[in-house]
Amino acid sequence: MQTVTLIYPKWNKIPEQTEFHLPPHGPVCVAASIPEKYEVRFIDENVDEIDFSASTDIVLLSMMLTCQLPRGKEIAAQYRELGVQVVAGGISTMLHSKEVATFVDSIFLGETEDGRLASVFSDFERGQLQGKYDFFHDFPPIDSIGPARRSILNDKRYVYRGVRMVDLVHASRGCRFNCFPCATAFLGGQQFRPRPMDRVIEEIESIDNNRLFLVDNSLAQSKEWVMDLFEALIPLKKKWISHPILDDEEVIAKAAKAGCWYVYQAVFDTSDVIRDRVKRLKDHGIGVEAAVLLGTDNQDADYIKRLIDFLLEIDVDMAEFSILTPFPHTAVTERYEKQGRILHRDWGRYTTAEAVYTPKNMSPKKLEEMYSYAWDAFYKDMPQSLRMARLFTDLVKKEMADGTYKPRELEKERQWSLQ
Ligand code: B12
Ligand code: SF4
Repeated sequence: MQTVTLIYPKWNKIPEQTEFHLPPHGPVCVAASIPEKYEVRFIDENVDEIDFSASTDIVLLSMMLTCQLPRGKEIAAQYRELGVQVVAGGISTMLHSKEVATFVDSIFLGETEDGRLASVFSDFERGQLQGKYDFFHDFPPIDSIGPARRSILNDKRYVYRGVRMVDLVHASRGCRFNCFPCATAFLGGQQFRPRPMDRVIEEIESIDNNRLFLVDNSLAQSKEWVMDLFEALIPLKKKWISHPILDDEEVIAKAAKAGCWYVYQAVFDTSDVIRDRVKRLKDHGIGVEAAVLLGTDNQDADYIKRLIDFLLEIDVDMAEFSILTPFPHTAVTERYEKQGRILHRDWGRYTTAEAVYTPKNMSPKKLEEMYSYAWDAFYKDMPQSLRMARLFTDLVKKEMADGTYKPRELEKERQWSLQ
């Protein structure tokens, strides 16, 4: 049997953030498209080391973030020196296609389903691997997207302080919006592509984990669709995290009934719109993790201070601060490029923990100071670990209330975390 080594390269984590690792989602979806006759060895380099001496017939590199590129390049060089061909794909391969093409044998642009990846393997088997497989915006039919192949994951690695991490799943692809710092419009052509509901529910039901992360770009794209999704989720009694949900009383109430545990909510200003949105979520027992972008053109140091006070005042459960980063193929990058504000393209430093451009109302150094200030000030009275523990306590209470809490499972997880 031939072996495929699928690798998710390591990147520099945000130092301020409590270190935890989520099971990568792109690779498990790719693995589902690899022909069954291959043995698949998966390495998430954030939690495991690559054994370059283990024999392999081909390497697939899956890169989601820009800051994974430098390590991806090193890995590719090492395998190619050993005479192994390397195919790269994933979001950052699409965002940096020209550059990635210079260091791998083949780049794959697009999604792998409906025979797209299988065609790469048949070329490989004939010794005729192409330099480029261009399926960009040639999306596979949405009903060809089956369940992800989570069996490739080493579950023991995705445990945080004795608690098993969430499993990731998506009910739709694409996003119809086009927010200025986001590359999703470029990647998905502003098309919202919901998967057939029965297949989504079937997949979610089959996941042996009561805690999930619905990684859909946004659950605010269609009221009718999210209402249907949440209705279908109710009987499964899963508990889940998600990106923002449509800010509508009926939708939020249904989300809570469907097991919504907490949401990432972008907080971009100190307006009543945000205050009311957070209150609505919390009133329904849904936790809020504020995703806060620092360094936009309307912000100066005082504004950032006010923003932190505001977050504490509206009592969000957690906050994740990021420095605005001009990733390729975003509206903000186009503007900053024209204005000559981009400082460098050292991709390993595009982690969102560094200012890689010149902000409008501060120096890059001042913005970095304010970024540290934001983390320190928000978590001063209650540290991240405690806030996280509080969110987990809420989760366990919800699970106990509907009988889905599994103390035995927890014991097993604790043992894993000690290994
Ligand atoms: C889910 C998600 C996350 C999850 C990650 C979960 C995980 N571990 O996988 C979370 C919420 C943790 C996350 C975090 C971040 N994210 Co994010 N995230 C996404 C999101 C919404 C979807 C990605 C996804 O899973 N899609 C579904 C899968 C199935 O699709 P896929 O990965 O594209 O895979 C398909 C193809 O690409 C292809 N493929 C993939 N790999 C390979 C490999 C080969 C060889 C082949 C042939 C094909 C192939 O096949 C797959 C199946 O068809 C994207 C936006 C988007 N629309 O893509 C942003 C996105 C990737 N995130 C982004 C960012 C910026 C971040 C953060 C830095 C934000 C922050 N400051 O906190 C953090 C970084 C993490 C950290 N803190 O260290 C940016 C990346 C920008 C960049 N150039 O780096 C994106 C593009 C959104 C944006 N703002 O533009 N993110
Ligand atoms: S930030 Fe979210 S809502 Fe906006 S375009 Fe990106 S994925 Fe869509």
